[in-house]
Amino acid sequence: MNPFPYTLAREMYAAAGVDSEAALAALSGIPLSLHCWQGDDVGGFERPGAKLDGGGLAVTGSHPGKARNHAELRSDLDQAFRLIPGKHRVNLHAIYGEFAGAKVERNEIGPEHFTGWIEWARARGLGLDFNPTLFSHPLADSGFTLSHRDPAIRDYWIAHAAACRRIGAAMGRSLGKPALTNVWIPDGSKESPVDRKAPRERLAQALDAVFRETIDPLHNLDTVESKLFGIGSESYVVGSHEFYLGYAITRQKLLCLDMGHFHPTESVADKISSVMQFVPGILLHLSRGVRWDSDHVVLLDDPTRAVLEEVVRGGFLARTHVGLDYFDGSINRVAAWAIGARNALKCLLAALLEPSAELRALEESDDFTARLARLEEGKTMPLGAVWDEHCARLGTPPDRAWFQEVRRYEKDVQRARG
Ligand code: RNT
Ligand code: ZN
Repeated sequence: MNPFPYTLAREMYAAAGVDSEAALAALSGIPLSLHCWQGDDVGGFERPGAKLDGGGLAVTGSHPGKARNHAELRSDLDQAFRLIPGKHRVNLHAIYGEFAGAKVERNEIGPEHFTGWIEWARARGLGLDFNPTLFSHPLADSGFTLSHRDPAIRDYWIAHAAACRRIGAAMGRSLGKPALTNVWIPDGSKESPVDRKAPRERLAQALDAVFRETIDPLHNLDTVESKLFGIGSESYVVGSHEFYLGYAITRQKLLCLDMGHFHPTESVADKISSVMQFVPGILLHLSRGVRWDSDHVVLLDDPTRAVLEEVVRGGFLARTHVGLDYFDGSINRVAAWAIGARNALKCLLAALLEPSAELRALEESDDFTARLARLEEGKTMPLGAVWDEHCARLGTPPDRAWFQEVRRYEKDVQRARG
């Protein structure tokens, strides 16, 4: 690649007091957790042809070539990682275990169902993260799981989530970096309940039971994820933001902030410096809400930029885990991963390329005029040239070149799936 654009960009950033080499070095050290479920529309492999069912989630679109089994999903992830610069992680759901055609109840899954994934990840130097699956199951059909009024149903899901923490720990122990095991439940109702309190009391108790077993944080870290509403849970969600904020603070769990799980006028970016005062860390589910849906491909847009700016500006990188969470079946699924991941990394790079010392000095001297002027000028600095250099150094195709790899893979591999 022609090094000239980067040489010029480096000089422009240097003139603005920014060390682009330091930014590139920092970016190389930040892993993204790529959500496996974009590859098959959240179907999972509990049985052949399994499909997302309920939980307030929906995937639309019928682009050809979705992964139908472990081999295809891993092949697609390998292809996506060829298009994403850096060393990253894969985020698995319980329904992606290898059950060898047997019916394994979710409360009986164990690390033995994930050894294939662990070996696959180890061979590639990838980390793994994990999630219990509390949807697409007859015992979740009522819309309630960990907060269900029937103790037998609660106990089933408690056993499932507790088993998932042990699986997360096995992943973390084998791969030498902790897995994050993230609990999200769909519980809620279409209409306003009379009793909003009892399900929340039951959820708090059920979570305490899930987390009762002590697990070394070097192997597994627990995170909890809130939501404002889902399809069929428009009026009440048991695990709301206030619920999990309180839970995470009192139990010192990590808090997952999914960008699609808040009111559209709320700023997720603004929450970070608040919650970081009180929780040990956060997991970001980078996503994009569009009207009723919360799961569109991540863009290089203002909300994503603002969230990652806050992480960088606040010095929170070491306590922040960056994951992606969206599902789009209307476009090539490998491209959906690559577009979202490349955008997330570009937003991080933009934040790392900020003239932070100068901006802070202006703010501290109350020079808000110059602060605004400098922030606006930053938007047209040559971010793309630095990004292309990052891709080139890490052996990944730069912008404009990566897409032909998607075309080739779709033609040679995905279209052949029938
Ligand atoms: C759902 C949550 C959750 C899921 C995954 C599949 O609203 O965002 O993170 O997307 O568990
Ligand atoms: Zn999420």
